[in-house]
Amino acid sequence: MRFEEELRLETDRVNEIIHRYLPAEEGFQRTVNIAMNYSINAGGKRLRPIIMQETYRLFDGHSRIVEPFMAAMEMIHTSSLIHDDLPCMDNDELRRGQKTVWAAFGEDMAVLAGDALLLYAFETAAKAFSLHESPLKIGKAMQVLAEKSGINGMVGGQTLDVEKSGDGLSEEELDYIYVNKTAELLEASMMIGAILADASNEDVRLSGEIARKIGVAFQIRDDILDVTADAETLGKPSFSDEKNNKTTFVSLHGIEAAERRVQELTDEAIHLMQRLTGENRFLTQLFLSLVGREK
Ligand code: GRG
Repeated sequence: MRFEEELRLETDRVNEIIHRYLPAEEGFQRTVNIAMNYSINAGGKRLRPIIMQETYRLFDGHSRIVEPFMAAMEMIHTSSLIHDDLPCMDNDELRRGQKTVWAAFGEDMAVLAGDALLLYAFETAAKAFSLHESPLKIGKAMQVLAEKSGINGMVGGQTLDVEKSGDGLSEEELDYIYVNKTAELLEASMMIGAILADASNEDVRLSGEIARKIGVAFQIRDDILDVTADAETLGKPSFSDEKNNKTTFVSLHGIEAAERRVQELTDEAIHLMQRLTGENRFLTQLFLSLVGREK
């Protein structure tokens, strides 16, 4: 089967898993449930849960324990997109090809939907405890999920990004933002897949290192697309970085250097994959496909 076809099938399967864990749209508070589902059901590439599942398979995992974590990861990612689009952040009105949550439901409901998805993610991940596997590894996976989303991960990266908006950034600050704001969730995805499959500590560490490189490359590619692709293809506005006075790898070094860096980081990650105790051809192809992604 061609890679593109395999990816399409895998995305469909991941969507099925995510949908199984979404909240019912009922109760006095149902507006927030509807807003949560609106943002998740709009789609998206599902990259993080796919990477988690493929890493789990790479280490020979073969139970359903990874599924609540895949859904949880997509919920955390989506919650961050909802908050990132708010008027007090990027002030964007288009995401995943539809109106952003604040534009469709109001700012108050978007804050609540982001909060709710973030917490529902942990409620969802905790469902793994009912699957009769080691509670220790489930606890470890939840710890990684929390740490990499919070002040020492995504929220930390976003903090510096927001605070420094309009100012120049040093290379060190830019790297901190890319690693934390973007790469940490990819890192968590691979590490959780490895932990749940009982990989060795060294394999878990190496998985994190690989995903960090892929994550930074992913963010640089995102910067390139922001200035080269149109809003219809992206499903979100282009030139958003310029509008928000953001310093990016592209604004500092130009598009050609950015493309070279994406390729270098990907090559390094693919090279490191050979040191893992296990192989996954699809995952390698997925990483390679991200170098030239167009949305
Ligand atoms: C609510 C936990 C929480 C955090 C809020 C707003 C914020 C803190 C963080 C923003 C982080 C952010 C949006 C980083 C950018 C990462 C990025 C490149 C996102 C785009 O990911 P894709 O391309 O999107 O995978 P799809 O739509 O395909 O899922």
